Amino acid sequence: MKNVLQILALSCLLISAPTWAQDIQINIKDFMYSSTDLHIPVGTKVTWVNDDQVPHTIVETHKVFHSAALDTQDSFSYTFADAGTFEYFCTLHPQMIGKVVVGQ
Ligand SMILES: [Cu+2]
Repeated sequence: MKNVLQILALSCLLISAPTWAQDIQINIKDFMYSSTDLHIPVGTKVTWVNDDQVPHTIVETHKVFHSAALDTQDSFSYTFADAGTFEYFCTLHPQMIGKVVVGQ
């Protein structure tokens, strides 16, 4: 019974956790970002993971953030501390584009 109460208490904590604390992962597969129009609250950390067999990059149009070339299974993270619209692309394959919209 004590265990059940502990699990219940833990569940409540998880449910009440603020949504802004949620990290987001974007996978890169078949020359595409798995999310190309992401809407997130300020403070969200986004991590891109390269699932392709070729290198990719994540470069914001205005150089707000930019990754090195990511090899297979390499990742790059950026925490969006400011509101705004951030468009990014892969410098190796400029047809690969994505957008992150950060709210208040
Ligand atoms: Cu690429």
